[in-house]
Amino acid sequence: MIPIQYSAEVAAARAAGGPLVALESTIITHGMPFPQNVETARLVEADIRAAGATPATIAVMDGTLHVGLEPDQLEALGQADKVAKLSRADIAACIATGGTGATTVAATMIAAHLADIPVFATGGIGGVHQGAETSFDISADLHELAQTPVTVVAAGAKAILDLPKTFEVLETLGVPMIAFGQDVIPAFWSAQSDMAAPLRMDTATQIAQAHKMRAAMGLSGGQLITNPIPTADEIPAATLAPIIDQALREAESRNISAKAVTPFLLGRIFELTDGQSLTANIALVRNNARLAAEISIALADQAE
Ligand code: PSU
Repeated sequence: MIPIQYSAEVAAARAAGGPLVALESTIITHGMPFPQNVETARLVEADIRAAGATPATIAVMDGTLHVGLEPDQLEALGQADKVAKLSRADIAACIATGGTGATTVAATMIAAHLADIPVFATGGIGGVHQGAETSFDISADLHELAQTPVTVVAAGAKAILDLPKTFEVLETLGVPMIAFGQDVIPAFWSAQSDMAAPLRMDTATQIAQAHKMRAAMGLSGGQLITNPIPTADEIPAATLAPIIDQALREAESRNISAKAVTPFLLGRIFELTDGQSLTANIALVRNNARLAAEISIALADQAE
């Protein structure tokens, strides 16, 4: 038996067959500083409700898999330190041993699928890190997208990664990469990149139809919807490039590795942009939450 606890609103939505959107918690514990992390998590949940769906923020707390957090639980998680960052490899061990951990994209997809939630919104997925040819640092998020049938809405992969290699791996794994409303893959803090998108869709209805067709055809895995940050909030790629380079050099000289790399880089880029990267990150997550709600509603409508 898996110890799963649904929040009151998620339990009600499940009982009514209403549209749900899963949200991850690593972005809260490892991706943003307090108090903006908790404020953002609340705003993102409110955006999903305003769009007509129910948010389900996912985390492991004291050995229970929470699908939907009550407001006090969200607040506590946002202030907790030494929270584990859980992926496919360690989520079961954390639950089994009574631990507490935040879920990455991979672990959130697993939990969302267990709870029958077909759509999940985040900021940016993990991917192939720069220098992966020697470090072998490739996020488990990519393999999860290849095997768990959840549609993930993100602003691409985080621009601290080797984006061309990340998208090569996704292509090899058979993960559809669908750009929303444009012909190129967005680059997290920037709406545009020079990478042509393999697929483009312009409506939530099309994305929902593609999700259902994969299931009907027995194709394993999910879809990655890359949703560009609103242009008013973006940081041009040229402005960010030297900053990302500096953060990467610092990570290397300090021997930061494995799960610590992404939080370190995000934290340094926040400092080096005087907080502008966080403002952009918040805007893109909210934008992704709104699209995920539309997709979830379209899926629920098509089920009727
Ligand atoms: N989106 C954000 N900020 C984040 C993340 C996503 O805007 O911090 C998290 C997700 O949980 C993702 C993780 O799974 O970063 C990737 O970590 P890694 O590169 O160590 O796999």
